[in-house]
Amino acid sequence: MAIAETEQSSAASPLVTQLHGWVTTVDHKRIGILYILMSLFFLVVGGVEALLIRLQLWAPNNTLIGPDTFNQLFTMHGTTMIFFVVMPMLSGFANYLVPLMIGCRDVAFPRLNALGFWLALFGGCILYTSYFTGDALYGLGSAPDVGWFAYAPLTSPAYARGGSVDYWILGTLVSGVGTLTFAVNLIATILTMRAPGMKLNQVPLFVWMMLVDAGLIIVAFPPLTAAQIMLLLDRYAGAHFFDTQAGGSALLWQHLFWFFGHPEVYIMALPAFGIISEIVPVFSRKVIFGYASMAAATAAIGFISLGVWAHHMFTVGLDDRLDAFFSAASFLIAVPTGIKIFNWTATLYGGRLQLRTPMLFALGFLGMFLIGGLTGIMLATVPVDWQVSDSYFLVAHFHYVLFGGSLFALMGGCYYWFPKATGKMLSETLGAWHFWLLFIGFNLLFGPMHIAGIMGMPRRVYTYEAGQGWDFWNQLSTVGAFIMGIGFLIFFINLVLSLRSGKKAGDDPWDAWTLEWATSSPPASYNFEQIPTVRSRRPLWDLKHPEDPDWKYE
Ligand code: HEM
Ligand SMILES: [Cu+2]
Repeated sequence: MAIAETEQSSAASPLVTQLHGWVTTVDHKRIGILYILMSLFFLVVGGVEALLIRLQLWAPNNTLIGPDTFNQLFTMHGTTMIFFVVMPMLSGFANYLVPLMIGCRDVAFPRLNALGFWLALFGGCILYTSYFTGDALYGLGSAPDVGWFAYAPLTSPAYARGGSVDYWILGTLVSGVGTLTFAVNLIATILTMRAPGMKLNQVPLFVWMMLVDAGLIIVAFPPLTAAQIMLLLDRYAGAHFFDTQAGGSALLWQHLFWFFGHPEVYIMALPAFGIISEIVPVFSRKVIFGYASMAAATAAIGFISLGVWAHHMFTVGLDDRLDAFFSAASFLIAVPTGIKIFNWTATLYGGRLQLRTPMLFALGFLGMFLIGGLTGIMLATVPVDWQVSDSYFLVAHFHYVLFGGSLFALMGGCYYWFPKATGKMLSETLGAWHFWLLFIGFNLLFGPMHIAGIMGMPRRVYTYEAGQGWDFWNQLSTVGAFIMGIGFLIFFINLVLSLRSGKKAGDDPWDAWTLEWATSSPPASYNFEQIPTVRSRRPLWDLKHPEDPDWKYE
């Protein structure tokens, strides 16, 4: 608000002043909201793409969508969901919450923060411009059609003439640079700007997990950026990095891409873990079980995730000993992940559970992430991977992790922190409808993909012959997709209705314990009038219960 207020003297209309305020803002909260709005916008776009894919796969020999369009749709869908839905949403949450949670007034570099957001949005715009101007082989308006992993040499000039691949490269490259600035900023903020008295082992677990997350981003994104620049050099400067005819290597792209691509899964999952670690204790009315082991497990996951990338390459013919190494390293991740699931369950155990909407999403997350994790262990087993690699089994697996894991938790976070950001409560009734439609639709959509995959249905096929036993499972999936679509529709209706006429939230509607709830809802632009002093992990509990404060025990 500060900017809008200081510029009231200008002659512009209130709407223009408002807009100007948002576009020029360097307030971490507004930037956080901008990120989340961007993410919701692309969620609709990527969701519509997914629905089109599912409509095409409804029946055998379907001709609703041509093969070229289909290739573009799954490429745009995957790229959009990962780079322009989940990534901006987690940046949005981190931006909004971290300074509030550690009790400071803004991030370390507010202007860099704004730059990061605009780069992310600009990247999305570049990607989608391809629909209007790409001049690939088949003429006007062709989006990239090379998958979200853009395997070279299929993306080299010999196989991908025209501009569409360039839109993929530049769009993800620009947004990736924005992500890097976000990560640098976040690390500086967490390490240097905590409220007086707040030790690193007292920050909320969400902050811990975002710290590891930002560390992962700094290690994982530059190799992707490098690969993208090498690909551009191949395409435009006569380089031959990925050109096997001239001594280049096709595997090089895969190593570089998956050295980014695997940690990226954890970059998307850790913020989700962080959100769950905030929601579960509050709605169980208990202290989180095993804070220290939670933080340590996060660091371990971050570290191990950097050493498992080649489990995406079991079928490209690496040395058997390498396969064995990457298989074992992948199994290892189950240990710290298991610790987390144990700790969340132990927090639930014996708690006074309050099944409000954020908690529903948290419980949904636990179940589905567990399924995704278990099929992940199956896939890390080399012979199993050889059987189901590039089948719908894999599509089922990664959607259980990315959607059931990441996006479910982020949705729970929306319900949990919406009252803080807007001062209004979301409707619990609509929230419950959203959750159950999503939960049922999700399992109907992605569950059968396991079966279709085991029955041999390859991924990225635009249609299939009848009589292979796949029809029924595909129809279940498509029905599930539309049920989920209705769920999201209800979510958007809920957002609009609550903004207009939602119940007033008050500062601390959930009776929570972390610092963001100590501010007003929505918080003033400077966050805290007086920077709080912190003595324990639950500063608000200490305030509310002076007779039995946490700091006596920690
Ligand atoms: C957080 C949400 C989601 C993420 C991160 C995500 C991610 C991805 C990725 C990375 C791909 C692979 C694209 C490629 O091969 O290049 C993909 C494919 C696909 N997704 Fe999603 N997705 C999400 C939500 C959805 C939803 C809501 C649906 C269905 C309504 C869906 C259905 C599909 C289908 C059918 C494919 C094509 C599989 C294939 O032919 O290989 N996804 N998704
Ligand atoms: Cu992986």
